[in-house]
Amino acid sequence: MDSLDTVYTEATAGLQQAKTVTELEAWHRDVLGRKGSVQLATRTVGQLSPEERPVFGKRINEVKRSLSDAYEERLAALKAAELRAKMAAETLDVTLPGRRSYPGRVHPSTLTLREIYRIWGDMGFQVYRSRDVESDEYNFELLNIPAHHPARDMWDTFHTTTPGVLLRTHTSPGQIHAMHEYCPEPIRVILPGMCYRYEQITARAEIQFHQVEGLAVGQNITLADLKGTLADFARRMFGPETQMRFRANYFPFTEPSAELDIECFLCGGKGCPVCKYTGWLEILGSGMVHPTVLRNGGYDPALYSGFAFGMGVERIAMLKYGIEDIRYFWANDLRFLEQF
Ligand code: FA5
Repeated sequence: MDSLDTVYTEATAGLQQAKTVTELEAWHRDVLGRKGSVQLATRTVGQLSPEERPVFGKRINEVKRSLSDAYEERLAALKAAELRAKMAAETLDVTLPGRRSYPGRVHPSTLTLREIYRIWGDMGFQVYRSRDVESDEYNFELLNIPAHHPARDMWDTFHTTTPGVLLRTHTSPGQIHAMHEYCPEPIRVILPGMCYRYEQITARAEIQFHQVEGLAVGQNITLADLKGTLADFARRMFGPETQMRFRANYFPFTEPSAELDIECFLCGGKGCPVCKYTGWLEILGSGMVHPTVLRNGGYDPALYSGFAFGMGVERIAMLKYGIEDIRYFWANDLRFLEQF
């Protein structure tokens, strides 16, 4: 009985010394566990007389209950104290204003592309998607640029390690894909997409940029249709007062060929570094589809004719929004992107 009282006294003192939940749980294991001090004390029952045993049993139960109750009480107090300390350490000020979320914006190239789709859509052209990775055959040969032809120098090309597979240098190979799909029906499509050129990067030239190709094939399509349609596009895109000029040029896949220039937005035609001091910015190449290309697409050039063009989307965006350097488009600078 004496040893049980000693166990009880020590256990009660130990309980007060437990300062954390972990320490208290260790106390519980050492005192009330299967091999704890209270359990060990019960073994002394064998040394007692039969009269003393029920008294001892009753006392054991009282000790167990009392220590268990004290444990529960202390556990609740320690948990509450730990929670209070945690809350004090991790103060949450619910009156602070929330963090602003920044919704994404449409990139200026996408904005311009959508405007281009809308205008050509209004004029009866539908979007035709073509691939970024092309074959030499479609990017050059079927467009009347054989392997030996010096015109290949016009497009500095990113070749892949697979012979004959390259990143398209222009959207023109899509013309052949569209002709193969539509022949012998008439065609009015635009073909948007990214083009890649192994070029010197400057204020007006990037190594990757968007183009929108256009292709119209049918009967009795003339150069007047090409000129009128492109002039209409330029006026719809830049406004009715837009100054533009057609300049004769050479492309192997069109004959005759012309480029369309728009008056430089930056200098108003006076001449500056962006327009290379010409007062004009070239936005597209165009021409009447070459008979060889029509034939490669499956159309008989004696019956069909057509026009095609390829416009630089970032160049158009530069003119429209007064952007003086094409490098801003892929620089990922929020100060630039947030303006759109
Ligand atoms: C072509 O790529 C021809 N395929 C266009 C064409 C299509 C002609 C159909 C006739 C018929 P060019 O290399 O000039 O042509 O490029 C067309 C337009 O893409 C240019 O007027 C310019 O606006 C844009 N462009 C060309 N190179 C770059 C570059 N490095 N960075 C940004 N824009 C460019």
